[in-house]
Amino acid sequence: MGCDMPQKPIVYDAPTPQPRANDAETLRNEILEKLTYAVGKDPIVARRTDWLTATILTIRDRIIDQWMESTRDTWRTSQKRVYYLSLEFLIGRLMRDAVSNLGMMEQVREALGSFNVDLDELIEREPDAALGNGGLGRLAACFLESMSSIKVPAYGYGIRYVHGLFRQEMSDGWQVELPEDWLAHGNPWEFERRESAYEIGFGGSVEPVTQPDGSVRQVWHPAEHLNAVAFDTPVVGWRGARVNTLRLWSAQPIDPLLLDRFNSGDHIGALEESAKAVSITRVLYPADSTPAGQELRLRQEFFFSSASLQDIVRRHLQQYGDLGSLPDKVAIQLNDTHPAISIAEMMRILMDVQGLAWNEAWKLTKGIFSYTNHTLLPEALETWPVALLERLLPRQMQIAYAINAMVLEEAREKGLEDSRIAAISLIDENGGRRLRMGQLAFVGSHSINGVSALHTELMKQTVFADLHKLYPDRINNKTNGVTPRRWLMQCNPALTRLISERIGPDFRDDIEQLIKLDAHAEDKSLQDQFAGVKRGNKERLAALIKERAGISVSPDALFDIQIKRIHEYKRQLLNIMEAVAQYNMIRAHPEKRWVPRVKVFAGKAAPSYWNAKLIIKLINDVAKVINNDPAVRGLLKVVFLPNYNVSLAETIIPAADLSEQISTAGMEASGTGNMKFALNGALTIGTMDGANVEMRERLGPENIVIFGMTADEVDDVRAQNRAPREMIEASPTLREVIEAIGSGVFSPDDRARYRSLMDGLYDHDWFMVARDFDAYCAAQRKVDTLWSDRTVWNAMAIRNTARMAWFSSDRTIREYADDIWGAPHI
Ligand code: T68
Repeated sequence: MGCDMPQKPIVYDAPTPQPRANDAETLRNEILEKLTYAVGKDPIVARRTDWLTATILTIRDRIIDQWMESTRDTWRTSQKRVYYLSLEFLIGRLMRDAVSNLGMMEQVREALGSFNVDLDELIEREPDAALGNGGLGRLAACFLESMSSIKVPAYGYGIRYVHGLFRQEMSDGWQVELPEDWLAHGNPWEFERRESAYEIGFGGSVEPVTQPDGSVRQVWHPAEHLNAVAFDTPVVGWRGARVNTLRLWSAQPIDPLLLDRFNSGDHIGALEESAKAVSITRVLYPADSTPAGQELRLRQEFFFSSASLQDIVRRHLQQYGDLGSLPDKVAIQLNDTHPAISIAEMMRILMDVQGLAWNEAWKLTKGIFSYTNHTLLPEALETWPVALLERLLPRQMQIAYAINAMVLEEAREKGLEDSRIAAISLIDENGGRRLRMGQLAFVGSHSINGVSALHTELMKQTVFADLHKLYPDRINNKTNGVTPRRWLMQCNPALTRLISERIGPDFRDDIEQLIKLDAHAEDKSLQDQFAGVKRGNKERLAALIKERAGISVSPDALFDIQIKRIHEYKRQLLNIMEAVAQYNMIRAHPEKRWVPRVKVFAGKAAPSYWNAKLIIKLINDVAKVINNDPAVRGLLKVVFLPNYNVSLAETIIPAADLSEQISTAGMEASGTGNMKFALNGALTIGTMDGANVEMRERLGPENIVIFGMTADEVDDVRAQNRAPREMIEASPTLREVIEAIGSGVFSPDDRARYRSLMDGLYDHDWFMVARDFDAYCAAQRKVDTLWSDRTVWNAMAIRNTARMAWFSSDRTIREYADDIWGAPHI
């Protein structure tokens, strides 16, 4: 059906409303007006959520002028647009981000204050938009903010899940999942665009149809149809530089009610089609490292890919009228393989709908697409059964076959031997035929990037070794980054003020200037102030820990923090085992001067990931024993904070002394939490993995604590396939820890609970927990020593903040824009 195009040609100098003033008085009046006329509430009875809505609507008005201006500018100047396709956008709260980027914080505070409403309380009331699982989704959100801040004309495309990532509660130390409901009070940020709706099909058959000119086109007749309806959220950049659009698709039935069936008395059946359609965008899949594998997930992937591509082609044709210029005006970035079916769908649109020939369509497709890989874990690489694809997406599967044939032919021509050819095939023939989405994304893109230097090298050596040989220019690295607006200025205002006092405020516009702080690292007065800021943040976190976990902790202790998804390769197990070792030591040697520590954990486990859930339970079991043992005298506390999300991270990170980045080397593609902590002046204890490697280079090896096996060593050990028993026997500390946990010291109610978890360490120790244990303990004792001389520690902490500017997502996006997209930016 397509969308409702504007009736008249675009008028670039169209009328605009008067710009709004930003003083507190004006804001006050407008908030009151919104509360009254948009929310329909009398201030006397208005609740906090009503004030929140009224405030957001007031702020949104200020964003809209700039939004329209940004859009017009892109039309006027014919600039290239970037489309970031991602099944996840882990945005968190938007209000503080928007108010802060617009520089209106104090005025809004004053305006609300005049009604006796506290801005901070409203900020806390905004629900997190948790439309993502972890790093991949949060990266997409940081990228959106950076693209607006450095003026890249860009759209984010994704799904408007009704339920984001589940809420995590604890029941007797076990994770329990509850549905998340971020839209319960409506979403004042978004605009529903009923006119931007596209038809999406599934199933059916493909029929060759002879055209009037004698040519033959394939026509797909889907058996099922539904609509994709756009919801737009404006994304405002730093100082309102530019406002881009996050366009999220919602699935809606074409016929909301099958009247025939209703009239014949089948009241439930009348709603069947409607229920089936809306189920596609109802809930986010909660697995962060294994493909969901279900048909509904494939439907989600195709649904949002097809809607986005139809929208992109429609916009391009509307502006330029021809398809040949697509690669000059359009860049589409695939965030992992989740939107990889786009390659086949774009080919279908170009050939079957627009009538291009194969070669032309293929050239355009490769010119437009690029793909980011976020993991090398073999179990995480997406594949779909060919049989399922043939049933659900018959035309796209035909195209995938044709692409495959073409690529294999090319490989043969280039002299690749037969054994290697199987490795690059899009079809995996082992155990049921499956389409490998990574290979599809690779061959259909002109750029394939990893997310840290190490990860990119490993991509070349492992998953994409053969395709890399065939296309040696395609793989490139784009080390991840984080937005310093949210992850320094907004979450740590006290530190931002301190930096500003010392080096001036310009670093807020040019983050590279943070390096000026480096020269002051040895300055005693700055060190004291820096520690004072940290102390304030720790007091706030201590209060939160008391409130949410019921545990009292001292802000004088070293706050040692690991927050991220719970996964065996991230090795929360290694961390909690070290806590047990420390516990044993404190009891064995009460006379020694122990460094008081608080170990904080937070993170969600995929609901079907048993070992991850067991590790959460173990952390809680260990916490119960250690926190209540009088022999420990409060020298060690263990805390698991439930329901980790973006907002919680914003409170925890500024309060960290020590950041745990301890994944098995070679397994964490990059990490981005590591960057947020260091930027806020925490020291890192970490392995030579992901972006830790580059952090070490930029911070200097003396300002980070690195331990453990390298990726090559992990590889060698795995190849040898030797059980670690001997090594465990040789380490009395480790043996004692395994013995205690395995025998039920921390689980007296079920002594066998952790037996198999501990046995796994003896049997294979795939994640090198046992093998890295002694090195990790030694590194922790080094941390104790550093902490004992606070002058040394504080200088290191300051240097961490000073040297982290390179890890800004502005830098990352500039690299994408220059090397991959050919898109404008400042
Ligand atoms: C993460 N990946 C990487 N995946 O683990 C992390 N996967 O090292 C990296 O810093 C980050 O991406 C950004 O590049 C993920 O977060 C997922 O969340 C995911 C979700 C669904 C399916 C597979």
